Parts: sequence; C-alpha cells; structure tokens
Amino acid sequence: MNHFKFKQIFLLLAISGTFFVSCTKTQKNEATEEAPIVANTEDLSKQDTIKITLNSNDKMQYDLSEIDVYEGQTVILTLHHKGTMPKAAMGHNFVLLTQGTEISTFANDAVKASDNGYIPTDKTNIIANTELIGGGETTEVTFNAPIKGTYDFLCSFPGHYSIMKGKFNVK
Ligand SMILES: [Cu+2]
Repeated sequence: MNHFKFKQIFLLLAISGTFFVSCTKTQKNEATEEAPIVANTEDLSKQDTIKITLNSNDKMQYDLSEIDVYEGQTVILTLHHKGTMPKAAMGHNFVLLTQGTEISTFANDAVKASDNGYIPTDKTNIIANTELIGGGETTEVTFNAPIKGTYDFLCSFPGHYSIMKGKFNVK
C-alpha cells in the first residue's frame, strides 16, 4: 500500500516537473524572440555597407535631423522627395560638409551654382552630395564614411538650409 502511494506521488511529481520545464522553455523562447532587436543594433556597426533613407517634402523638410553611421562603412544614402512641387520651386538635395565648414557660408556660396544643382564646382568642402530632385523623384549617393566625428548635412537649394539641415554622426 505504502509503496503504491509513493509511486503515485512520484508520478505526480514527474508530471508537474515536465509541466514546469515546458513553462520555463516557453518563457525562454519569448526572451530569445526579443533578443534579435539588440543583436541587429550591434550588427549595424559591423556591416560593411549601411543604407540610409532620407525623405523630404513640399514643406521644406527632411524626416531626419540625425544620421548615424560607423567608421569605415560604405554609405548608400537614398533621398526621396515625397512632395509634388517641381525642382525649380522646391528642389532638394543632400550635401555632407567637411568639418569646419560653416553651413551658412557654404549655402550662400552654393546659391551661385544654380546651373549645377546648387553644388559649387569647387567641391573642397563637400564629402558627398546627391543631385537636386523635385517632387516624386528619388536619388542616391554612395560614399565612404569619413573618420569618426560629427558632420553637418544640408539641402543647398536657396533658403532651405535654415530648416533642412542635420547632424551626420560617424561612430
Ligand atoms: Cu531643399
């Protein structure tokens, strides 16, 4: 009789034990499902190429005020103009300046280069730039991330740089 009871208790323990293990497993799985978010962020710095999407509109706005990349990466930056206004009225581009280049000084100089999409022919102060686009258009530029530091980017269409500018961080 006693031996039989012991067997029953043992069985009960074994069943509840299995149940406990399977619950723990489920919890573990949930935890590992969240993990890739962290892993992806870490992987971003290890990627040789980083893709950046920058959107702009008819209200003279970019959708990013900060862009983060990592030293040594090849940057593929895509600029979308989500508006409908023509290039002559609401043209946008992306211009990344060298460190120490004053945005306003550069922009005032760029205004004179209307026949070149507002990109000065002397590109000493430019690390990278896209062409000028109008509503509904998309353009892309590929370049190597400069050395670690913070850089300014802007749209060099006349008057736009006061709003259309941001920080390009190389980490
Ligand atoms: Cu613009």
